[in-house]
Amino acid sequence: MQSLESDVDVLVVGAGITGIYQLYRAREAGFSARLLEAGGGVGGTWYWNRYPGARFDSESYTYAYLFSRELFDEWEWQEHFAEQPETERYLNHVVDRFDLRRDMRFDAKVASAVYDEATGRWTVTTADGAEYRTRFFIAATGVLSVPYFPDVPGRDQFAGESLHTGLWPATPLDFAGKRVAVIGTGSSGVQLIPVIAGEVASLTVYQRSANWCTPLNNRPITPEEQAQLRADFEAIRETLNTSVSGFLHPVHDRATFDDSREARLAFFEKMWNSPGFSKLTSNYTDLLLDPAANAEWCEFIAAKIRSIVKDPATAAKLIPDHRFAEKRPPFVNGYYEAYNNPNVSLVDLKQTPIIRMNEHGIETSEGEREFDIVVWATGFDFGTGALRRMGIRGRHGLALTDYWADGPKTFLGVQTAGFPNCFFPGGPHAAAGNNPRYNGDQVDFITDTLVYVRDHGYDTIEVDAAAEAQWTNMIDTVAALPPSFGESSYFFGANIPGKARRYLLNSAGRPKLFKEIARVRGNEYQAFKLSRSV
Ligand code: NA7
Repeated sequence: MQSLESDVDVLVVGAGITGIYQLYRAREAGFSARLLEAGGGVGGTWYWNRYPGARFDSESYTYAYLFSRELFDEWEWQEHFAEQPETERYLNHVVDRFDLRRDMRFDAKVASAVYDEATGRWTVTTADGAEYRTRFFIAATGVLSVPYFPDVPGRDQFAGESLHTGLWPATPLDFAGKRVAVIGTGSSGVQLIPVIAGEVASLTVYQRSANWCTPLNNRPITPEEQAQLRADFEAIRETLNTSVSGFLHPVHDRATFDDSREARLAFFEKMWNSPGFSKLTSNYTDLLLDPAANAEWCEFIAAKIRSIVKDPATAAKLIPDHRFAEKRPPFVNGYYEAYNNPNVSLVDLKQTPIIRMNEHGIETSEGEREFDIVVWATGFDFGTGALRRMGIRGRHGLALTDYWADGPKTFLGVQTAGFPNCFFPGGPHAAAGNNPRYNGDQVDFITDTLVYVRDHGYDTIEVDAAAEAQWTNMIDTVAALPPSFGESSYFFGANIPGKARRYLLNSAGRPKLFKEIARVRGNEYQAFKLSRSV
């Protein structure tokens, strides 16, 4: 076991993009700080999701850190949308460049975190029995960090290799000549499928819901673009720091039916060829507001699917029955084309559901297929999954799991009442869009808050229940309005049986987050209870 001081000012959990930044900021602000990470290395999402084809669908330089001009200048992203290995290398580079590794402990999964009212300290225990005491406990455990396996009868009986995209092994898997099943066609499944399709003996895709997949349109960053990125650093930072969704994409100024059908189709073609999320952020202004507008764009994509996929029956199964952005849209490279490969077949689980698994493979209502490898691309317990599994207990032994039984209650997505000195940047309720941008806003706010607490001689800070109720009600109210993701999406917890159906993002976005943070700063933290005696 690595030896670290066990009594610190700040204990961060999670060495993903948010936790790394939190450790950096806490140390920079003069706190003694440590970080515990369940994985064997740095990266969080980019450590665990190392399946073939895993990559950003936010532009690399908009996802990465912006706090250091030197860091921005010295790291040359190879592609507009970097693949997992490059991102993992980048995050390791950051950790080493800022000498953060000495305060990190890996293979340290937090089993419990308990607040002691007598001392105002948190006691954090890892699965291997190590114990830490900290004044501030900061869980940067991510929203997509607890993989979800559906409860399929016989799942454990399968004798072949069984893998989840979110728990991918570090040793590369040999797909050559194997009979492979992929269950799930969210962002992970549709990234993996085209990469392995040409390699395997057979690939069977088990699809419950089709998704509106559009091209990522990735490409290498040219030397000229590298130079331009550096020249534009301040402008890029300004745009990203003020953009609602945290992207560089310009917002369009026209609504769908402002244009003739011909002009519309030309615009949709331009969208189809545009990078990543710009299909959402730069599309017609009414795309998410007017069902008829949304249907026009969907019809355009459906025609693309029919034109790419040669077998009409397969093409029909690949056309979703929900509106665009009802669920989180994936961005792909060669996904629909993969179905033209004679060794790739699609099973529509709405027509022929999975009945059970056995040692050989998967049985649906249509019959059994045998496999060497089954890949679960079945998603995550989004937003609250990790926080609810860490044994967090606040005042009077209150378990976070119980307090959040009907869904999370937060203020600014950073704190919850009854859990003094506990923060969770990058958790539920912050904003929506390009995650690292608003998670970084939260880290900045939390760090400034800790400095305020320290410099004013306080011992504890705890959000007021009324402020928490107000923020949480705002989340719920705004979530009911367009253009939120729909209630069938994992953003409402819909993918996990028995999970409370509450909105887990913040549709009012970063503007609301910024406004509230400014208000808190302006009125000396009135939304919080600050205490000198513990
Ligand atoms: P997602 O987007 O949650 O996708 C999970 C997929 O697994 C989706 O197609 C689900 O179908 C499917 N699924 C879930 N449960 C089942 C069962 N029981 N049977 C069959 N299929 C099932 O997770 P991803 O990992 O792809 O992406 C997560 C995020 O990572 C993504 O949004 C990006 O931010 C990166 P469903 O749609 O629920 O019918």
